[in-house]
Amino acid sequence: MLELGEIPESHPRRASLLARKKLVEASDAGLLADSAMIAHGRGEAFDYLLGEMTSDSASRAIKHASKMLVSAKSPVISVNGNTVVLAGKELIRLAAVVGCPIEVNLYYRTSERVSGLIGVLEDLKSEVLSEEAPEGFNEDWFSSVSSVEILGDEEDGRIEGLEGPRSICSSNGIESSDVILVPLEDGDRCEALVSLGKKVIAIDLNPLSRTARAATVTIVDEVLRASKKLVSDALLIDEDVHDWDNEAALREALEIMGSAMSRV
Ligand code: PTJ
Repeated sequence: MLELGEIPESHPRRASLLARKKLVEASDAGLLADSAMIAHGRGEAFDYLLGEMTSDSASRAIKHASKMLVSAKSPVISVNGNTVVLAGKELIRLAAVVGCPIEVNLYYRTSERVSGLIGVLEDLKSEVLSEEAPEGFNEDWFSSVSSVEILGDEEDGRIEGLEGPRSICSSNGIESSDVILVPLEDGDRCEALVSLGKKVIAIDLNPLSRTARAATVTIVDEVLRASKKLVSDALLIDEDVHDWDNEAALREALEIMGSAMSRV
């Protein structure tokens, strides 16, 4: 496996190689689902077609989503294995800015993976504590980061409409939330959360997935890029949240991908 220092800064596939390296290491540590790499590979293929950059349409979705999060009563960020590994640190920063908990909630739930991923997030939280606050954040960064709760092992809540281990959640997290950010989500859970009246923000590189189509706002972008931009947008001066046409945003993403294919 390549060491970090062996990948030159200028390498055109540096970000992709680093992401893969992190996933392989996390998989070896038993933190990921068996199919995590398959999910990642599918995402990479879509990202290629997006030119590995945040489109204007995704930027608008991120702006809208960040306003939804900051104006929510009980926002929560739900994370799975891939998300913790790829964007855990950035999502802790987002949780500190928004003032919300992060909940480890897995598709392939095992208590070992839940506690392992909570441990990773706690370590990342300690790192974020000693880092600088994002530009424009005017409150006490240390206390905002300290108060980010990492939930997931309480198992005292349920997502109605789902069965078995996938229905398990935290009562202070997903169960009581009104707005929920769910990167790399599965379609069933997204649909169940929407039918419970929650506003669901999905981050999914596949604009055709059931999740992308069921979510209230879908950010068709790579999870780390989108998370960084969510942090900066959540700090912009409040504007009203206007109506959102998610179908139009998904069509725009597909058009970008379609035009990438027709250039070949
Ligand atoms: O950790 P667990 O047990 O919760 O399992 C997590 C995975 C991702 C394995 C599980 O939820 C799964 O199998 O997901 P799917 O059904 O493969 O869906 C994952 C979606 O995320 C796909 O539509 C991918 O295109 C998309 N995706 C993959 N990598 C990224 C991504 N979207 C944004 N950024 C990525 N890096």
